[in-house]
Amino acid sequence: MSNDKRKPWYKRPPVLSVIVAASAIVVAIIIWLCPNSSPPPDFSISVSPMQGSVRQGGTTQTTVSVNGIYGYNYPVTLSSEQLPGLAIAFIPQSGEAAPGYTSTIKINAGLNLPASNYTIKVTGTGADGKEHVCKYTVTVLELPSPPPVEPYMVYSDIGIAAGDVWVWSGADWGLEPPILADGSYLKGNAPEGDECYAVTSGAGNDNYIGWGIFLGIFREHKLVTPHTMDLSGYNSLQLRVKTPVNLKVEIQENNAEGVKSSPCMISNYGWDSNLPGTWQRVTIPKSSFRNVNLTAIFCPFMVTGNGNRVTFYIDEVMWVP
Ligand SMILES: [Ca+2]
Repeated sequence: MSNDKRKPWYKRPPVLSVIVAASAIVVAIIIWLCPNSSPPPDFSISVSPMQGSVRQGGTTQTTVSVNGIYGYNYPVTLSSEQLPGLAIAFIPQSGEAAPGYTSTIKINAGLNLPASNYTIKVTGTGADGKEHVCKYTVTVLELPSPPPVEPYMVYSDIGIAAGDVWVWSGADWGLEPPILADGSYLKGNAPEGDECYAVTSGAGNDNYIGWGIFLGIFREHKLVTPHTMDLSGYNSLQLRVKTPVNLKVEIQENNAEGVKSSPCMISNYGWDSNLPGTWQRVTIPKSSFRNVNLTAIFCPFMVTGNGNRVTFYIDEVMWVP
């Protein structure tokens, strides 16, 4: 006779296993149905939008939301670490987590704050000491340079822009040199002051003459150090012309090897070919000077005319705001 026969029925191994397994399942179901009858009260904090941008000296804002969960009902106070050059204010600074509140964050960027991305850490602190953090990234953008208010005089009786005048002609290709190239010409009936710039090309139908003003330090007309001018804030180039032929106006970026702008023919900008002996005003919008970086202009004006012993006059060349 085996020992099993002497144990009560519920102590026999097969029956015992079934009882243990069934109990485990019942306990698991109870735990699954009631995971935690009393989770700890807490709160959540979030920012929306999470990023934005502002110009130096400007103000932007975002919104923080605070919400109590599991019955959390303490006041929550908002704060942020101090970043030099960024003034941060919360409106309101605190509120009740139940049912929750939103706060506006106003961010003022200092005028001297370097353009960059800055991360603002916003901390919510409950009256019971609980803390949660969210982050806002603000991109600080450089202020555009202030628009110019005065014209930039390139050529007038007062003088020429700081640099040098270069002249080119068909003589560079063996044709007759210019008959005249005078930047202080007195007999042209100048519309501004007494002087104008007068040129006469040499002989030959293929001949031409042009001149331009180039910025920088020169020694005997040789460029030593190029300078550049930011013309992006100006509106247009204005000049006076008296000419029997159409003229090509260009500008050039960077330095003597810099790219030249697309050529602008004065017939497209106010010059009337039927009035070759009359001073006329030409206005070329800056947008017509394509292919060059207007913030770094080495030559703010150059002009070229083609023809056999052609004379033309230029006066009062300026970039106007
Ligand atoms: Ca003049």
